[in-house]
Amino acid sequence: MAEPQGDPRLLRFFPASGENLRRLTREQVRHYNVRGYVKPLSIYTPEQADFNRARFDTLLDEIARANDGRDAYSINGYQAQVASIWDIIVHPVILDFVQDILGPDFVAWGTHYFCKMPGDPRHVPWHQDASYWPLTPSRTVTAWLAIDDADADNGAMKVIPGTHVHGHLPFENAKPDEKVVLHQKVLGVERFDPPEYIDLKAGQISLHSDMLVHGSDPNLSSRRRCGLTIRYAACDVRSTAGWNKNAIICRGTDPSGHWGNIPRPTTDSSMAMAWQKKVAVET
Ligand SMILES: O=C(O)CCC(=O)C(=O)O
Repeated sequence: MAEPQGDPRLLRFFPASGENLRRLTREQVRHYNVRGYVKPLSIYTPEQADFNRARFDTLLDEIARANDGRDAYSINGYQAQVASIWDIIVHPVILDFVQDILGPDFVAWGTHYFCKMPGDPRHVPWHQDASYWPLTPSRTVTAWLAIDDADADNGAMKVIPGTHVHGHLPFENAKPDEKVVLHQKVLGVERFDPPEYIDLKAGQISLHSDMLVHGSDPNLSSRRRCGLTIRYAACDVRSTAGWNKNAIICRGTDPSGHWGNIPRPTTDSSMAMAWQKKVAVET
């Protein structure tokens, strides 16, 4: 069993202040502070959601054609290469919602499409995001943007409300033969409230704390379930392992200069990423 003790990171929940609210209601902030998440928040019209899906479909096609071992979960950290991901990150309505949680100064340091194809047998075990990340303190909030409609049938994300206030929880690692997407499994979740599904329509987001226990079931349906996770952190968060480089300063300032501020990419192709990797290996 992994032991959280002796961890140099400060891992605990930092509540939203509820001051100077731009878009969340007081009740939504209270819900976030007490339950650890808030949903659904509408961002894109159905037509705009179709556009987001078309962009993702193209990326996925390119990856499939590259035939280099990448799969539907591999589009991770492409914000410096793919303009349409960069554009989603800086959407002003998403940023307003995030500002209501994190305050006026924050960055986006990561993105990851979690795409469960129809019939995908892999589940995401119960985990706390902050447990994985070389970041301190734990002040990252994830916006989970539905690219496809997500519900219990096609493996929507599910959360255990209220678990974000219990600190870094003990976990074990999944066994090699288990069909999982991430490997950490928080232990003893039965003692908490029952899980809730984060059902969303395409174009809506949820926000969850990096300390909230969450996961998702296999997708046993015939419908794809894709979501883009965007990781936003307060500017006073520090990365201990270079995770600060690929960031975008979304609101306010970072006087310390800790965080990078990548420009909008000029291409929208995942091939650029594959090509850059190849060049890096060859030089
Ligand atoms: O999309 C999922 O199924 C899981 C997402 C997740 O674990 C995360 O956002 O950290």
